[in-house]
Amino acid sequence: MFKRLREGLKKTRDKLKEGLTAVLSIGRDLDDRLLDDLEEALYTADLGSTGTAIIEDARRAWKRREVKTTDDVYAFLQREIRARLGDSAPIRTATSGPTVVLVVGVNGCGKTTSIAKLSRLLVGEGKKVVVGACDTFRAAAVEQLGIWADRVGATLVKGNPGADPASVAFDAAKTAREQGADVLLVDTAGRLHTQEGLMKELEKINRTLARQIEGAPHEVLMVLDATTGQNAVQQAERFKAAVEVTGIFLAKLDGSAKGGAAVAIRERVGVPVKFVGLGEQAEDVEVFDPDDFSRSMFEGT
Ligand SMILES: Nc1nc2c(ncn2[C@@H]2O[C@H](COP(=O)(O)OP(=O)(O)OP(=O)(O)O)[C@@H](O)[C@H]2O)c(=O)[nH]1
Ligand SMILES: [Mg+2]
Repeated sequence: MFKRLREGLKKTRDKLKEGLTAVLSIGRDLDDRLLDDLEEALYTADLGSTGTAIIEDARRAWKRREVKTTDDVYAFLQREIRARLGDSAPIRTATSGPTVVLVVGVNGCGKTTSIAKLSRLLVGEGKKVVVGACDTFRAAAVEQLGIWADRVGATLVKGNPGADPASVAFDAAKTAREQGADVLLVDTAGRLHTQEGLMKELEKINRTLARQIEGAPHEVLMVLDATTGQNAVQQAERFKAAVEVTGIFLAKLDGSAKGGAAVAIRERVGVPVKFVGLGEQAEDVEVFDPDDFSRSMFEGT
C-alpha cells in the first residue's frame, strides 16, 4: 500500500530533495539567506503560500535557538508538513440507510475514474454500491461509468441521454433505498464555480438527494487534479465558497511533481484530503494517511 504512494510521490520527493540538497549540503549554519533558499525549495514542490508560512515558523524557531543546524531544519520541515496535513478523516456515513457521496469537480479532473476506485474499495469491504450517472451531458460519460460499474460490481442507474441530472439523482436514490444499498456514489458533469447554470443544476441534485435520503449528501467529495498544483488549490477554495465540500479526492498524484499541493489544500481550503488517486486503474487508489504521506514526501529513493 505504502509502496504505491511512495512511487506516486517520487517526482514530488525528487523535486523537494533536489531543492533541499542544493541548500543543505553546503553544511553552513542556518541564516536568513539559507532560509530564503529553503522557501524556494518548498515552492518547487508546490506547497505554495504554505511553504512560506512553514519557513516563517522555521525562522522563528531558529531565532529562539530551537533549530540550529541544517539537520534540525530538515526534521523541522518534515514535522511541520505532517502537522499541517491534519488528522486522517474517514468518509462521512449515514446513521441509517444508504450513505450518499456526491462527487464534483472541474472537467477531466478524474471524477468518473475516482468513483470506479471508490466503488471497488467499498465492494471489496462487502458493501453494496449503487452509482448514479448524473453526468447526462455526454452519452460517452454514461457509458464510461457503466463499464466501470460492471467491472467493479456496482449497480448503475442512468437516465435517457440529455435527461435532467436531478431526475437521475432521484432514480438513483430510489434504487439505492429500495435495494438496501450501503453507498450511493453520484457522478456529475465537470463544472467551474463560475458557471451559474451548472451550479444551479448541482444545487438541484443536492436538494433532490436530500429529499430522498435523510442527511444526503453525507459527503461532497471534490476531485482535484494534482498535476495542476496551486490551480487545484484555488479551484477548491472557490468551489467551496459555492458548495459545501466535505472531502477531497486528490487524483493523478502519480507522475505529478506537485504532491506538496496536498499540504496547501488542507491548510488553505480547510477540507481534509480523504483519498489519493495513483493511476488510471480502479485499484490505483489509497485512503489518505497523513503519516504515510508526509513520510513519502521525504523518504524513499
Ligand atoms: N495518471 C492518472 N490518470 C488519472 C487518474 N484519475 C483519472 N485519470 C485519467 O484522467 C482522465 C480523465 O478522467 P475522468 O475520470 O474521465 O475525469 P472526469 O472528471 O470524470 O472527466 P469529465 O467527466 O469529462 O469532466 C482519464 O484519462 C483518466 O484515466 C489518476 O489518478 N492518475
Ligand atoms: Mg466524468
